Amino acid sequence: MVFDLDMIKATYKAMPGRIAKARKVVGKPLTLAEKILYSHLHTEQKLENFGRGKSYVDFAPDRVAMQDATAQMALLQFMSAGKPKVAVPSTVHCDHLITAKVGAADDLSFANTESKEVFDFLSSVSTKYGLGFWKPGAGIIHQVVLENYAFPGGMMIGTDSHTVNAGGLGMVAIGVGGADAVDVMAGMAWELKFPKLIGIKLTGKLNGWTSAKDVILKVAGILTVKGGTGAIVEYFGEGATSMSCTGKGTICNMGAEIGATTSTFGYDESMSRYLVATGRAEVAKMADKIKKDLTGDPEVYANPEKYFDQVIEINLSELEPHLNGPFTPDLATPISKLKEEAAKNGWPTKVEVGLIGSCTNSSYEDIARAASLARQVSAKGLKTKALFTITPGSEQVRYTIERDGFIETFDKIGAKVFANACGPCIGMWARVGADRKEKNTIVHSFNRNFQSRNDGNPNTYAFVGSPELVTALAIAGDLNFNPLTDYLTNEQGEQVKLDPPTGDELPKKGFDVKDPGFIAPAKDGSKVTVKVSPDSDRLQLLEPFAPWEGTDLKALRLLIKAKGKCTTDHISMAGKWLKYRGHLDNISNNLLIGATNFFNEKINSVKNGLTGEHDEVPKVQRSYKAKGIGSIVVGDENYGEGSSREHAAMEPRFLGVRAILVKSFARIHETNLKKQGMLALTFANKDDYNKILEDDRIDINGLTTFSPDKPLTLTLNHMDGKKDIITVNHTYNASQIEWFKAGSALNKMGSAPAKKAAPSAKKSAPSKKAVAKKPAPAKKATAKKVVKKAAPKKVVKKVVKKAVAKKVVKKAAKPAKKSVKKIAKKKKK
Ligand code: MIC
Ligand code: SF4
Repeated sequence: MVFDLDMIKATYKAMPGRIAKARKVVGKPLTLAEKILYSHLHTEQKLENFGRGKSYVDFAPDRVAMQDATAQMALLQFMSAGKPKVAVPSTVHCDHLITAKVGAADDLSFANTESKEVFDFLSSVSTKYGLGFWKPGAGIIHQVVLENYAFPGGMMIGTDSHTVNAGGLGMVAIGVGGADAVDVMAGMAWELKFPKLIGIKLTGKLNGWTSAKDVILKVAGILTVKGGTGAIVEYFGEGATSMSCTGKGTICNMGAEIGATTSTFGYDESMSRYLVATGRAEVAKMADKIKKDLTGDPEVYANPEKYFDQVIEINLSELEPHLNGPFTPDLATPISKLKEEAAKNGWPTKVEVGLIGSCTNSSYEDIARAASLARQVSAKGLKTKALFTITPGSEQVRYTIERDGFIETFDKIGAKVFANACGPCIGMWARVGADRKEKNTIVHSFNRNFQSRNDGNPNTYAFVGSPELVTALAIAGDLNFNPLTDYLTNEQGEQVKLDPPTGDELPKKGFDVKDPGFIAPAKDGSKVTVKVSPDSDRLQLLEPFAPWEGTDLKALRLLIKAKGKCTTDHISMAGKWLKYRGHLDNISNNLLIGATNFFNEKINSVKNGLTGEHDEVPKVQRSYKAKGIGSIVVGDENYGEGSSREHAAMEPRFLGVRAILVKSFARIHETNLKKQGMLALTFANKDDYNKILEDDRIDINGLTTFSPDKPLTLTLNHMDGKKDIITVNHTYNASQIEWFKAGSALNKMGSAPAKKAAPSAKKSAPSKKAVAKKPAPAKKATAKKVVKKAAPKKVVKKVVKKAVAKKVVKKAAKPAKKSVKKIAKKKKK
């Protein structure tokens, strides 16, 4: 079955004409990324030669995907937008809330009980508003999207940073915060700063132990965790076309780890093969017809330096397998140097656990190649030294690899198969003994290895590698083992060598699945009731944030000056906190508990300016909030790196932090802050970071004339009576300043100008008709009407005037009121 075929047809029909027009206006041959971006301009966006890294541009993505941990907040916001249905095809995937403990079946049934309320909420919202719903156990969002929804040349956004996985099938797929998803689902334009372009030319061919994962591990080493910020990475060359489509997906997926907006590959035969294998021959046929438009122009690939902002070349024939880590995904070590590096850095060399799978590395090919190594264990008289686990990316993959005997092979080496879900990758891993906080090493084929991420133990050294290398290291139980050159001693005391991994790209007998776990939305969802209990500790309806008070901000407290790496995992931890992703008040209790305080080098220990005592970050901030005192958070480079979770922006906003001032931001987090009405500021002079003292009272000046490209100033009022005045930059454009003023983008949505409404908003998509019509030019009148109807204009005006947040809530939520049934129960004590 092909989902949303009419939408794909309409996109393909319009693409060649749009690309030709864009080529004329831009006046040069186009990269693939440009072709997709220019053919997805919002109907009200004027076509011009956009400044890469400069122009803010309005786009009309084809679809939206959300996973359970972020969908809760996104859909809570969508509900308050007052729309009857989503305007573009959208899906929800339940994958983050399943703890890996015993094994797939038990873990799944436990999650279905533990998180029943959340799954019920998500499924009823999906049914009501027309979203496709993928049940717990159906698979991990990005794998399910690749198998069912991604299509070459398409554009999508998703509330997860690894949405970029769909670049493996030639899409421009971008990770965003929930508020961005709300814009698109509400039928409005989606704004993005036109990205810069990085070209990566792949020559040669993957062989032996090297796999697609090693390409991105190598790229991460070259570009570092911030090298891709604000850029789309486009891969091309013979090395690209010779690798599998799912391999391309792996490369794009982990592209999130270099901060790239997204990564993509031109349409080729590997993609066509994958489309056919996953039941979408029709899409492949359509793509074949316009294949020139689904890849970069030949002039671009012949002379990449002329067309990309940066070009990197990697020869796959010479590429070594890599292992990246610990604690950061860009610390890349080729396998031949691993022993030396481990000794030099004191990394524990005993490998305790090898974990394969996840959204990025659980394709049929990955599993087949890893299984070819597992098979050698008994054939060569070996015994697997480390524990070994597999998390398949989807039920379709799991069912097929079971049918083809791979699960049985892994069983024989004592492997545990976890549910088709994120599990250990996101800290949903009840790892025995993790609470002892012992120094130990694990190796996995996931994306991220930030401190504490997998098992909550800050002393776990996690390394990222290909599934093949992870399997080999787990068999050897030793980080010093280089499977390319080293021998292992088997049970009989003989020296044996592992043969390089082999495996089919796609299943010979085709994919199969019994119950993929999909639930289609109701034809008419208007009668569906969405329940949110006021007593729930998992879900909480949102109240709009108060608008800006109209003055400069004076005497803010410093909540924390964070030192070094401060990812979204440090700002809003996952693991056990995932369960509060739909409850802003409760999840705010994890605010910045992973960040290191510059002044005492401790985690979760900051000075409370009111008492002089040190306490946990959320507690200190709550005491400021109770007194109505605003505060500021100061951070280092690439602040907010990692996840798309907007909780990392909503929590400080909710608790009364007014500004985040850092040396530099990760893209998604900066946008999330803006959307939630926060001030996201950067030091004009990075050394000014050193001027911020623990007891400073800080003023933010210039807000009454807040305008694009005009820096603000901060007065640092030090304890000793001295002052420092420093300049801070921002990247707000005019409409983003309006979000700040209104208190959030969602507040502003109510008073958004009619031009922002996409034509598709007028239909209750994803009805076929509405979707197919999307690319047609907007009929202004209709668009206007829609917005008028949906936008609680009066309400927002009132808010700004009176600044009474409570009142706003009531009114703003009105359109959804009927459907949101509050279950009144006695308040728990
Ligand atoms: C991740 O890999 O860190 C996550 C969990 O998938 C996040 C999303 C989240 O925090 O919910 C992401 O990558 O965006
Ligand atoms: Fe899930 Fe990990 Fe993939 Fe994020 S990176 S979507 S947590 S499997």
